[in-house]
Amino acid sequence: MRHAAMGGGKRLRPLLVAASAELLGVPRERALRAGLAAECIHVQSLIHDDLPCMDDDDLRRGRPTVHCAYDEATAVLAGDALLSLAFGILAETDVHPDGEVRCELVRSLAAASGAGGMAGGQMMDLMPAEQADPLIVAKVQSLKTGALIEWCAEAGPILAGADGEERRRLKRYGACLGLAFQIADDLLDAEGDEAAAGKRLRKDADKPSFVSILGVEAAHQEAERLVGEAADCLASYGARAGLLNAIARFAVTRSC
Ligand code: GRG
Repeated sequence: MRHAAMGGGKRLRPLLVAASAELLGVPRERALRAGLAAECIHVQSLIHDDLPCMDDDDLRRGRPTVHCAYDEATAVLAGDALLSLAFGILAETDVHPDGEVRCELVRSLAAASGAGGMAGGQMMDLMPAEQADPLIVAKVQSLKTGALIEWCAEAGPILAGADGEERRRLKRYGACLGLAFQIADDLLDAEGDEAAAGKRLRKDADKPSFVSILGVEAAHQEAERLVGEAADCLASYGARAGLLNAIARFAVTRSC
């Protein structure tokens, strides 16, 4: 668990929780705990995604993947334990004194990570023959990658006990960011540098993605369009949304 969680990584998801929480005046300590839960889920998904039965990768965050450094059983169990840890963290009173808020964090993260979120998206991703068009690619990527990013953006309003409109705004921002982030990931796979990325690249050329369907140039344009749409969702916050807008920009300009 430490090998995967402590060895590098951009910590984008905890940063996103911290930024959406800060926008709504949530104490930083609570946001960091919710962000930690998101990172545990993310790391679990990376460990399992790298397994031979899935993407079969030997390098992650510049180091051997867990099943290569240890063995497959250890990798499966490390992922399982991180998943349990995430929900355990959210159930602790340090996250929020109100049990209803904690319960909503747990419920929504379960939805984002389960069959209607990451796990379902990954299942669809393993069946590429069924994803010939951009709408299906967008759906798969929104679930596999976007659902957790969306949850991170929504965690601020949940922690703040914000109203439905505010929650919808941040969730929509997260959905645009999540899709833009995955397009950038596919562009990185096509154009990036392995040493900087810390993982094997050019493995997904045959897989349906915005890059393989639309081409590199149109995929860049679509990622840019989504960053603009993400910013539009936050227009009413003015300059206070500066960090969230900077995160969206970073998502599509990153080199790792
Ligand atoms: C969570 C219940 C549950 C199941 C997970 C294996 C799986 C099911 C889903 C795979 C999801 C996955 C790995 C999507 C790819 C997302 C992605 C682009 C990851 C890279 O994220 P970065 O660049 O990585 O933020 P770092 O290393 O910087 O944290």
